[in-house]
Amino acid sequence: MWWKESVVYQVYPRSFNDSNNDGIGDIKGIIEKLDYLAFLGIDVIWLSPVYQSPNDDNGYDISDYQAIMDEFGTMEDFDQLIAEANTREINIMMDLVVNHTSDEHHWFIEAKNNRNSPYRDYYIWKDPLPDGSAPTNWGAAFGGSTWEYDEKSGQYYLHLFSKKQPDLNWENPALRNDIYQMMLYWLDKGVAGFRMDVINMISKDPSYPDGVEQATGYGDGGPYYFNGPRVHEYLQEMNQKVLRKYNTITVGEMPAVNVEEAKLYTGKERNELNMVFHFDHVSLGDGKLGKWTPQEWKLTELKAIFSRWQEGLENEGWNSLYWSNHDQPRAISRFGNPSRQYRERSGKMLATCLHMLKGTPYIYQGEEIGMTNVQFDSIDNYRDLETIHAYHDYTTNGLLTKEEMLEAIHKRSRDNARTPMHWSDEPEAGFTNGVPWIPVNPNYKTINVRRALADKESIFYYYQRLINLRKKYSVIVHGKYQLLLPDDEQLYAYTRTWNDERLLVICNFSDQTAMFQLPDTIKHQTEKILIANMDLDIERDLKAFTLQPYEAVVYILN
Ligand code: TEU
Ligand code: CA
Repeated sequence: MWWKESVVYQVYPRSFNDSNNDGIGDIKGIIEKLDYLAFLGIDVIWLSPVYQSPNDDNGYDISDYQAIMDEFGTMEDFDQLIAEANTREINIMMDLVVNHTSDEHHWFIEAKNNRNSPYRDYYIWKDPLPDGSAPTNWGAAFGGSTWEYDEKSGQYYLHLFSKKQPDLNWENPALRNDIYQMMLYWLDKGVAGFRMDVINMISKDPSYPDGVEQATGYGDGGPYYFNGPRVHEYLQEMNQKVLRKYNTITVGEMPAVNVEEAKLYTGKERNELNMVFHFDHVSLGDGKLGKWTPQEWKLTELKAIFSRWQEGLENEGWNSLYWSNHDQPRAISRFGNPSRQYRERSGKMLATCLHMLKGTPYIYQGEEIGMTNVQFDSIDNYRDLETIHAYHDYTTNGLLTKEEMLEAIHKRSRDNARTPMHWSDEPEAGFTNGVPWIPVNPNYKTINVRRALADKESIFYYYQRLINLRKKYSVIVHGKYQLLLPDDEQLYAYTRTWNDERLLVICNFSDQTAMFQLPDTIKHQTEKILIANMDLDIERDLKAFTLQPYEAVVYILN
């Protein structure tokens, strides 16, 4: 269960480090930065997809599962990455995207060309309804219908994401077997496990009913493909045929998963996955058009979400912990405060709050230096297909104005996380000497790795300390979670208890001072600060004291 003690760092290769100045991050670029990651102290790198891909969705549309994307390098580079990472005691976790392939994968090309090909049934084809329309009213994640008509065969194929990402038919045993063989290929190479893309969407309700109509005019097919009828059977089979043969780390990315389902996916005796990524906290404030109509949210809601997961999986499964990833805005912009005054302090506060929870923490590249959202003033600077499609769809059908849409993009676009990593204050943030595939965030001059490494008080060193503490204190890994002050709208306070070790974590999520009062139920004799994001040098009475804006402090209680 080494994965319970690990800290994972997500690399989005396209935006991490460009070694040959073509403007695109690559595998050699990652190798150049392994010493940096080892210094931070992380145990595992989750690598977003590096497989051959036409990049309709930046590698989440795979055309060859056993080849490396030309822009990222060669298989030799990849083998070297594993070897060099392993010398630094870092494991590599691959992204496994098997709900769909690219429409340029040879399986799909053959399926499309020949109705009698064995690959036809690797995908989901349906006849049109009698009036010629699509088999269901479902809307796709990146706009339009989930069904694309194929003239040649007179059938539609299903794509829950873009039309260049046809869904695989997991009902077909030969397809499943091909996927398992491919996974074995990577495990034999020495990768340590998989982050499984939308893995709770692989089993569809075979009756394909219409969904409830949404503001977009399309139906919500979610109930018919999230956590579908055979998904647990497939994951148990995958475990049996692949995962159990290795000492792997696995995390399933699962939109629309709840705690009860997660117990089934991660339960000790169930032999499916180690962890899931749920979307509850990152969906806070979603409005009528989801993230494109962002609303205010409350700390009490965030606490209720984390507490439900912490308590729900206690002894029954295992949590993954994250604020951000390549699909989400930057953590500080979303949950903290990116202003000059509070960026660093709120970044450390968020890190404290997350890393002291029970579960395996994930750090998204740049989070450790406190990178923030980007505000491009023109849609032309955005590259993400989801952002671009939503902008065009919602502004043409009159659901949002261009100004409203751009404002929402500034808050929630996936490209917030995808601008290049800031290595230094040199041009293009030291990411490339060429022209980056997406513009850099102009604030790289003040927020960058070089500067963070030169400042002992930086967010970087704070993350390094949090990671080191995890190695020293079992209570951080195993302690039982208990929420304090559930109704407080400023403070997130909780305890972690493991044998005779006990932690008290207090985080101020607001830009105002906040009064903490220790509940009578918490008895202790002495306290000692384990880590804090402010150096206040004052005596405090734990029974009641005032926290500064965005202050975070962790006590060991005895
Ligand atoms: O994401 C799946 C998912 O449901 C979302 O987070 C998605 O990005 C959503 O549109 C956000 O609003 C995974 C990958 O992480 C994402 O990058 C891919 O685009 C997607 O699957 C398809 O492979
Ligand atoms: Ca490159």
